[in-house]
Amino acid sequence: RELETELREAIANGEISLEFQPVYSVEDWSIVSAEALARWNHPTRGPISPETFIPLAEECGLIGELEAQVLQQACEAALQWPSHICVAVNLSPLQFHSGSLPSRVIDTLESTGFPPERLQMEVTESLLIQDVDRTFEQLEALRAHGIQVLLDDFGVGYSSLSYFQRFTFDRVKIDRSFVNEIDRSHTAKAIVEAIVRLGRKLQMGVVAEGVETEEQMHVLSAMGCTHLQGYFLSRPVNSKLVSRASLQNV
Ligand code: G
Ligand code: G
Ligand code: MN
Ligand code: NA
Repeated sequence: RELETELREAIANGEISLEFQPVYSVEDWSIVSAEALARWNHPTRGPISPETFIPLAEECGLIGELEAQVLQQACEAALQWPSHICVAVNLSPLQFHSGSLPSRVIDTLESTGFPPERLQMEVTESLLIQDVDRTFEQLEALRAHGIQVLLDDFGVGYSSLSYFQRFTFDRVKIDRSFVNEIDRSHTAKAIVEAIVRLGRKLQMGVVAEGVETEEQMHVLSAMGCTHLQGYFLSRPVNSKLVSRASLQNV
């Protein structure tokens, strides 16, 4: 059978689940948020990576429904966490095409009773290649409602510093390709330093993602990243473990 058909059914049957990857504050090593990551455990094929099924959902018009479920589940899960912990969801650029994203998100917040201030939406730069004005308008609407907006995978793809002139992101997440090289490459280090300085001047938090070693953790915190995320600190885990992990610092 075709994977597309199976994905359609999996979404209709509510078989997409979530894991959450914690993000730590460098200040006190507490968990400040956790990023929702979609999971599809296929009954016969086994786990299918989001790197396969997210693009497939985008191609066959299922991404709106899939991410609506992700948002709903993420809010419900995070309501069980200590109330200082935010939840982050990733947004496909295609979600901005219809123009109805902000109102759909706000409806979900109202129906679940989840506080907008505890929701973070991660957008990538690829979203800003087309129809920039309309996209920024929708990001403004989300932010005006109190939702935090994060720029994900920063520094790769179609990065343009001019985005910062157009819109105030709450946080910028440094792509893990730089983070991975931080203890070997002079260039990667210089790039991260520049992003940290920019973040400080523009009052944006700076998250380093993909931290895999203790050495990287030390270098990145000494450089002034405000938040760290990566396998060294925690892998993506189930919702209950976010609560449990938040009771103890690293
Ligand atoms: O889950 P994993 O760590 O393997 O993530 C692989 C990729 O899939 C990442 O780029 C992540 O951002 C993306 N991803 C996971 N869940 C979602 C989702 O709900 N929506 C979108 N657009 N991307 C997601
Ligand atoms: O694009 P996005 O940042 O949303 O990607 C999240 C993806 O990154 C998930 O697939 C997650 O499993 C993966 N990830 C998280 N931490 C690490 C890490 O320390 N190393 C690597 N290689 N991948 C990571
Ligand atoms: Mn992300
Ligand atoms: Na990312």
